[in-house]
Amino acid sequence: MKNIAVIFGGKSGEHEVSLQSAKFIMEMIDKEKHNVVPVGISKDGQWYTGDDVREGLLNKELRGKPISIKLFGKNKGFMVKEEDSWRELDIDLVFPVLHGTYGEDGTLQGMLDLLNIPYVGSGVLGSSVAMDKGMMKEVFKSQGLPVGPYVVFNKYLWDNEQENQVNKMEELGYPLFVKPANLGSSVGISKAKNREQLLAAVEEAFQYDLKLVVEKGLKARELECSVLGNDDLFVSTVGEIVPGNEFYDYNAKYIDDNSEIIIPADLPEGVEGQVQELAKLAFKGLDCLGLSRVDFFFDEDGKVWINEVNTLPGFTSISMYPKLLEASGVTAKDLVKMLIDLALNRHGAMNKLRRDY
Ligand code: G1L
Repeated sequence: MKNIAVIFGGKSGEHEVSLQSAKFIMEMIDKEKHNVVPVGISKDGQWYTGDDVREGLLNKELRGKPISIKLFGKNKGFMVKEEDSWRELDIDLVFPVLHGTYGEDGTLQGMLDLLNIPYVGSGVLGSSVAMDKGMMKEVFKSQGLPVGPYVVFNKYLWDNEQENQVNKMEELGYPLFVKPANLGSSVGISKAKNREQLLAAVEEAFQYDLKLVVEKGLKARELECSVLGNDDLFVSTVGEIVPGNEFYDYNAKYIDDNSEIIIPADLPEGVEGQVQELAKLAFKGLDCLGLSRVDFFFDEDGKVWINEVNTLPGFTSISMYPKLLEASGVTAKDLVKMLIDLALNRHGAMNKLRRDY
């Protein structure tokens, strides 16, 4: 019997998506074999545990018992407050179900490493590189993977040599997509069709991050592929997203479901295999572990481009990641079981390494 903490909620704009994904994951964990410990983080960053924590967060109320982390000393780990005193909360494995900053970007993963607690998904390195769209593209490029044309710059460069940056962007050719480098969701992203829109888009995106990525808008179909594994990778069939809005924005992605999912995507001979091979290379190239959803563009000339890797993709019953695997013969229950095994195996192998020299 393992105590499995599912950590959800958090400060991000995607608090609600996290609550939905956590619900699905908790339902899929085998209760005969494991004890589920829900850990909810409120929008103001407080941690709570208890059976009604999720419901509390849904209703914007704080329920349950406060949690604290003891990072050093003999009984380092999770602590829970009961009747005014703190006791250890025994956690054997964590499912991080948090979006973006402090959940998906390697920071929570680093804390769990310090605590020596196994967790599902990528470690510090894979999570942080995949969270930074600029760094992710640089890595793909250096590995010879097909990434579309882009420009990366920070606020300092913008403030000091704006003209130079505008020229570089315009060399890519309109339409351009302007994105904060670091936000997982599509918040702060806009499309620019001319210089006036470009300047506004850059100002908008700098509200959310000090580093931006500007991409040439490709006329292309959007394909996605699920990857599962640590070393031996299982890749799913390929799915397509047909966006409801002009571009796949925050609302289209998660809220109004105008966008349509097609599984398997109807593709010319050979393209699915190409996407699957690239999905594996991208996963390995970023040092991902456990799971990732890899997103692609398929352009009018029949070329496949890697768009990005999501180390913690949407995970509800209608989400692309579990649906693609299900279409490939892996049920959600099996998937959750496999993710637990992958996390424990990886943790075991890491703990056997020599740290003396
Ligand atoms: F179950 C996993 F694999 F651990 C897992 C955890 C979290 C899969 C997917 C997610 N997804 C999320 O946390 C998110 C949809 C809230 C966005 Cl990052």
